[in-house]
Amino acid sequence: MSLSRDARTILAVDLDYFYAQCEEVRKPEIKDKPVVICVFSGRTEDSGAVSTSNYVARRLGVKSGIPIILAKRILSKNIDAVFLPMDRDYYDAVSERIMEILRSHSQKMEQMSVDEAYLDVTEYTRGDYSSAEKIASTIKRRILEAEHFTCSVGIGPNKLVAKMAVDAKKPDGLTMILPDQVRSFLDPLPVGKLFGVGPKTEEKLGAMGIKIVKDLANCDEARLSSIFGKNLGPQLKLSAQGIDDDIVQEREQEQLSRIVTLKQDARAFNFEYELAPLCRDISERLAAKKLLCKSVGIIAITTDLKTKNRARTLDAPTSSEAKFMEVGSELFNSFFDENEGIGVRRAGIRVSNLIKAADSQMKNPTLAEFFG
Ligand code: DGT
Ligand code: CA
Repeated sequence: MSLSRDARTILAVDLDYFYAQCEEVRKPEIKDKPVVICVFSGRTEDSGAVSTSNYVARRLGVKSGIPIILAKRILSKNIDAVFLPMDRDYYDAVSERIMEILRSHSQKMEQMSVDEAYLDVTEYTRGDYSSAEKIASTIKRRILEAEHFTCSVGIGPNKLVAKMAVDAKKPDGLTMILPDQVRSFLDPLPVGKLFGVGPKTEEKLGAMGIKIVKDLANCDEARLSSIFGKNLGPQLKLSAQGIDDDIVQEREQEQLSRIVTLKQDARAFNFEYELAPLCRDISERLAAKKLLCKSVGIIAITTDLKTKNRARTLDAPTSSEAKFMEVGSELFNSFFDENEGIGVRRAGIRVSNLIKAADSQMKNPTLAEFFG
């Protein structure tokens, strides 16, 4: 049976208050307190911005992007508030494990960011939305059991509607929009809530008297094109009608990295001891994804918190731990030689220029495969 495009079933999965929930999972005692994840700029003690916060802090007014100083002021009466620095490596590791769980539910997956992905489950549901709901519930349960993590899921006939659905109820939401509910779901929403409409477009639409999605869906296309151009104009109208043909497509991963905080700031360090686990981990992750890399690099975060990178292109693509150790050690040695007097606080390995490994390079064929 072939299915037309509008008979697709797409899931949008969004991990709730991602960085802050990662912290709650490893420190369960902070769960009911306001939790604020900070990007400290390092200039003065509290300079920098809030990356994200848990819902306890959000209800009190602490949102992504506000200055840390302002967040501290808002929470000055909440003596239990917890302010934590961002720990991207830990969040990346959590993200990767959860993305693997998602991947086991559909061959067609597109990871959008560290905490968002689309899954096309059409081949399992064949247009039956009750089975899509079951898949979504199973995904939510498995992520909760395996990682103690909540997420929100939106279900719809395309990526646009699934994305709008997931945003409709967070945290721990599950929102399903059937194909014949798309228009009634979108119509009353303020136009600024429509995926792809930023503040500037919203303002221009407002000036045209277009306030809600229904106004936009019914607006004359030529009028939209005259203001927004012949690409964006018609695109806006299609979005407002809930039409989106964009397919769910796995993006090629471009790089992979691991970083470690050294026991003490170093001018040189024991590569075997400090770098080997990173190289092993990267090698295993490449193998799991059937990838090879063409470049290996190092990341050095210096004592004064500057990030320095070096990279080298390899003669042949590899996923070899030994190769990563060899090139990583050489790059760090030359980094230390060229940067006299500079200490390193955190050290990392990054591989890039990733390519798909031919299966033959990843495993030895069995006799049956060989002769088959
Ligand atoms: P949600 O999905 O509304 O429950 O909350 P989040 O925190 O997951 O928000 P989302 O999905 O927009 O962003 C995912 C992560 O990206 C978030 O946990 C932290 C990071 N992030 C979001 N906005 C900012 C920002 O303005 N600055 C920085 N540094 N990081 C951000
Ligand atoms: Ca999120």
